[in-house]
Amino acid sequence: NLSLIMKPDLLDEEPPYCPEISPFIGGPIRVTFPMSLTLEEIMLKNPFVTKGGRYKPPDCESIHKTAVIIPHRNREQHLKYLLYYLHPFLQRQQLNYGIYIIQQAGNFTFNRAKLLNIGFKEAMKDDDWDCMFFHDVDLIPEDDRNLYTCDRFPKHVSIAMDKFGYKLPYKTYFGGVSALTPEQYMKMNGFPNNYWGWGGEDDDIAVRVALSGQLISRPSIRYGRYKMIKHGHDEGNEQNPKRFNLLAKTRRTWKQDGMNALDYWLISKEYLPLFTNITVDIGFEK
Ligand code: UDH
Ligand code: NGS
Repeated sequence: NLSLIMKPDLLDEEPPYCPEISPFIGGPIRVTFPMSLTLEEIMLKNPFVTKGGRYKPPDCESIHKTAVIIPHRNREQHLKYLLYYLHPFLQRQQLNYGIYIIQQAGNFTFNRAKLLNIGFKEAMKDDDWDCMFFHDVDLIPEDDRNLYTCDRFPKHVSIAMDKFGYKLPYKTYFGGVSALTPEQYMKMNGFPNNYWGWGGEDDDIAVRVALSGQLISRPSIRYGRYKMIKHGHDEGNEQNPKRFNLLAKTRRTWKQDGMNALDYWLISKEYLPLFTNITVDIGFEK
């Protein structure tokens, strides 16, 4: 067959890999909060996003597969703003990505870290993600150069938040947004399941990073910038009075409590237009 010999490149149907640095990445993002914003509007603005909130660059094969995991209950307005900014942001980075919302059902005390463990487990059932972004719903990235990819070590990403004057509040702060490969995550047995209510679970995660023999990686302080959507105190997420006691024991407990001790009831998993919606019954503090 002559055509095979003459034009091998035209017969090659595999798309090329995307460039190391996406040409669509800009710089700082102006973040504002438009008064009336609907999911419909966000869908119209993101025509290439497919069921479950998935996306692949149309013209090249992405070298990165990132799942964004968002713990959620009763913050619908924040979720809309985050989706509004996050979808175009991730597309400009030419990522193969999916967005997962993990909804805690019922009114028992909130448990952020356990929801993140569930997000990891459920997302990995769908695909072989190479990077997990654990993402609070109220943090909007303010710079395109903050790449939603993983590093050699667990990465704490939201290092310059507006509410802390665009610097770390303290050296080992690990809250807000972080990114781990499945290997880094499993090496520390995931996150703790036993922090009910506000506070401390992020510090526990930072301790687990160290106890599992890993370091903390960070983006440049110029890029890891976030605007936090202002809000009051959530009902059902009161300060956890046990958090200091728990933190004092992490060294003894991290191998027993984590991914290997995760239990929950999956109520539903819906592949919605802008995200995969996972609703779970996670029980309550015993
Ligand atoms: N979250 C929910 N619903 C809740 C509680 C928490 O969706 O009821 C999720 C959400 O993704 C949030 C994350 O968990 O971004 C962390 O929640 P948080 O309450 O620990 O986070 P934050 O630091 O708020 O944003 C602390 C209380 C702020 C009171 C400030 C008064 N000025
Ligand atoms: C620490 C909390 C963290 C929390 C951080 C920032 O004190 O969970 O403050 O809080 N640790 C403990 O309580 C042990 S913030 O200013 O965002 O409300 O993330």
